[in-house]
This record gives sequence, structure tokens and C-alpha cells, in this order.
Amino acid sequence: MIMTASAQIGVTGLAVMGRNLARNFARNGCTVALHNRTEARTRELVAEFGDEGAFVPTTSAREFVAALRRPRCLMVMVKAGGPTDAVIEEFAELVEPGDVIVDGGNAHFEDTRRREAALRERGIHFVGTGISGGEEGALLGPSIMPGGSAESYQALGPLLERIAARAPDGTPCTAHMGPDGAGHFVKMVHNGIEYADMQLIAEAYDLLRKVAGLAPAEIADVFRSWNEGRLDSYLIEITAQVLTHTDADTGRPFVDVVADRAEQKGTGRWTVQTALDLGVPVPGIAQAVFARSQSGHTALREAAASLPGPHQDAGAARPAVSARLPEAEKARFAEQIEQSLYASKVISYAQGWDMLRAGSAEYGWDIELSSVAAVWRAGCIIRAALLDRIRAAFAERPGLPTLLADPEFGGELGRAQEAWRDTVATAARHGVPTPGMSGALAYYDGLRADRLPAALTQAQRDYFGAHTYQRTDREGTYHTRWGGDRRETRTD
Ligand code: NBP
Repeated sequence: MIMTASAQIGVTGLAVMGRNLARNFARNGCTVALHNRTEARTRELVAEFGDEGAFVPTTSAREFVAALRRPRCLMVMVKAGGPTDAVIEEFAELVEPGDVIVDGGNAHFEDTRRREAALRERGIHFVGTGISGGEEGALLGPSIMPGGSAESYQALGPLLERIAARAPDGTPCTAHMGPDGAGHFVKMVHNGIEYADMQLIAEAYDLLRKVAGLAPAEIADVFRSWNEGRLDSYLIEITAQVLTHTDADTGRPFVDVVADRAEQKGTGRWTVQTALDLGVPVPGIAQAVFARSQSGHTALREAAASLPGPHQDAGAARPAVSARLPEAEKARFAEQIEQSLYASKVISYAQGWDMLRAGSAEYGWDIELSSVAAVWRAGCIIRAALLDRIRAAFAERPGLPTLLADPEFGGELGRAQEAWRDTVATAARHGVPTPGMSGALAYYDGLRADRLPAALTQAQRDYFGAHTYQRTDREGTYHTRWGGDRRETRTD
């Protein structure tokens, strides 16, 4: 069949994400070429949703490419890893210099860098783009984080802006994040922050349940009220909904019938691995990744299950989860947890932005920090009212060294600290694990500390490894002859 090149965008890979993105483009007035390895998926999409807009179904890669207007923009939405490489190679053979191949899958940013460099040599623009919002977001408006060349954004950007979520001020939640792998890097950090956010919410729930003795439905009410304030966010909103849900089979709260083992697909792990390579401390994200991992270590948990907790002897029955706080105290405790959750959340975001800055510097991306916050205001999983304030903070001071140095956020942390310290102490006294909140407080105290015990660590390093040290009172690098006369020598 001879195709007229009528489509503004093509989507290949029409499983959950590709199919919904293709529909989103069509619903927003784009003519969309469709392609899938297994042709039946293409036919099904057109049969079910053909009346939503202008689709151009195709049955081969060659036909698909021929259906696209120049410069061709084609989006690959296939399984990440090997399949993505195979599909990119197949289309790289068919397109022309100046065309744009977009990978909207969950690729590691290093893979995106590799692919971009290889295609650039052939004159083809390669854009790795983060897409957040899951299945529903893909259809109704995701947050989109494209990388690649600035030139590619000229062709692709206006199309992405049509389908992206809209922030409360009407701005589309997409922007050019920076060259080569910047888009997938930003998406990776998004997911890392998402892990930290979810862990902190889980800890808040656990404390309200085990210390205050609130039932899931009551905790849902607390979350609903928080969603009216500064914690207003998608994750808080869905937490209230999950906690309200009752299991149809047993009539029990749904949260009580779900096995307490949290899984992960790997983007949180990537974030922590990359942070270690970049030397950026992101303990909030790391604690969240490890907490999920620990929850899944059934054998370890069983082996330690009989260890004593507070007010409990080894092997004795655990106290049942019951109301521990008097009625009048519960509201005050919920208020204290709100302060702790909010403060810890700000710390996680501060760590995420540190990582964005470090990655941008390492790879020369020049990521605009306020723009990342702007793009995350709607459509993505971590969308939250807080993000508009982060956008404003970095817009006002692009060189802000940490979010904690912003007077507004810093002031809030200062005002929350008393409640936050009480929460961490209460959690420890009750034996409720709060790695996220405790770690966030330690990070806060670590950054504001006048002196850190790192001085002792460095002295130890000099003792056993002659790693040298610097002094507080004069310039230079020094070593003490620990094994001998303990005289200090200058080594630089
Ligand atoms: P999947 O990740 O389940 O991939 C299925 C698609 O890949 C089908 O179209 C399949 O074609 C195609 N495919 C495979 Br598998 N191997 C192929 C090959 N060798 N050549 C050509 N096509 C091949 O789809 P998805 O869940 O829609 O996700 C798509 C991408 O978006 C993934 O990278 C995913 O990580 C990412 N993502 C997913 C979500 C989400 O919420 N699901 C969110 C954000 C990003 P077939 O029909 O012929 O088998």
C-alpha cells in the first residue's frame, strides 16, 4: 500500500502505555500513525477507539515510517531493555537524518546516553523521555520529561505539550530537560522521590495505627484533612482512598488483608546506585528502597520475630494493636505526625533536587531546577501543591544550594522540629520503625551541625591508612606518625 505521509506522530508498541498515549495524541487533534509487532493490537485499538480521532493504522515498520510527516517523530513504547534496542535499530534503518526517534519507556539514563550518541552519529535525533502518571496519566495527561537535543524539542515539544497534564496555572507539564539522557535521569529522580514519599506516608500511617490506636477508616479521615492543607498531593489522596476500602471477601480493612511485602521494579534502586556514584547523599530515597527490601525478607523477619520490643520480654505475646492514646490526645498526635511527615517530605525533595543538580553538573545538562518542579506539578505520581513552591524557590534563586536554605522552607522545618523530634522519640519508644522520618531528621541535624564527628572518622583514617587530614586552624594537608613518635608532618 502507498501511504501518504499524513501523521504528525507515530506510536509503535501499543500495549497499555503506547495505546493510551496514541489515544491521547488523537483526542488532542494529532494524526497518529500506529504500529505494533503483533498486528492484532493495532486492529483492536482502531476497532475500539477509532472514533476518538485520526489514526493511521499500519502493518509494517516501513509502512509506519512512510505514514509520518517530516521531520518524522516516532515514539517507541515497547518493553524496556533488549526490545527497545531492537526496535530503535529497526527504525534507525528506515528513517532519515533530522528525524526524531523517541523512547518513552523506562530506560536507564546511561542506556539513553549510549543510544543518543549512536544515533547522533547517523544524524538522527534520539529523545529519551520520562513519562509519569501510569496508564491513566498516559491517556488523560501525563507529566513528560524529554531529553535529547534542543532541536528535536522544536519538532516534538508542541506535540507533547498537547497531551501533557496541565498545572493549576494552565501550563503544560512538559519541558525540555536537557540533552541526551537528561529526561530519563529526571524521571529516575522523580521515582526515587516517589519511593521516599510513599515510605514516609506508610510511617505516618503506622504511627497513627500503632501509637494512637486509630482504625484505618479514621486514619483515612486524617489523611483527607491533610489533603486540604500543605500536604495536598495525589499520594495523600489515594492513601485515604486505600484506607477507606474494605475487603469484599472478609469485610476487613483492605490494608489488613494485603501481604506486608512491598515490591519494586528498580527505578528506586537505580536512583540510589546513581547517587552513590555521584557522591550525593539521598538517605531518604535509600531508606525507602531498603525498607521495601527488608519487608520482603521473610526469612530474616521470621528469624527475628521473637526478639523483645518495648515493654515486652523475649518470646512473650506481642501487645495487640489497640487504642493507646486517650481520645483527647489523638488529634494532637495527628497534628504532630503532620508536622513530621511534612518536614521529612521537604527533606526528601531537597535530596532529590541535590541529585538533579549533581547529575546536571556531572553530565553537562544544564537542567533548569525550577522547570523540573513545574513539570511535576500535575500528571505524575508525586504531584503535590508543594511543587509549585519548590518551582518558585528555584525560579527566584536558581543557585539555591539546598531547599533547606530557602527562607520559607527553612522556617517551616524549624517550626516543625519539636514535633518531629517527639515523633522520632515516640516511634523509638514504641518500637515502630520510622527509617524515613528518623533519617530525615538526622539529615537535617547533619546539615545544620556546627561540628560533625567526621573529624574523628578522618583521624581514624589517618591512623590506620595514613589518609591524611586537614586542620581547622591552618592551611595544608597533614599526617600524624601514629605508630611512632606521633609527630605531625605536612604532606602537601
Ligand atoms: P510492555 O512493557 O508490557 O511491553 C509490551 C510492548 O512491547 C508490546 O507492544 C510488545 O509487542 C512490545 N515488544 C516486546 Br515485549 N518485545 C518486542 C520486540 N522485540 N520488538 C517489538 N516489540 C516488542 O508495555 P507497557 O506496559 O505499555 O510499557 C511500555 C513502556 O513504557 C515500558 O518501557 C515501560 O517500562 C514504560 N512505562 C510503563 C508504565 C506503566 O505504568 N505500565 C509507566 C511508565 C512507563 P507485542 O504486542 O507484539 O508483544
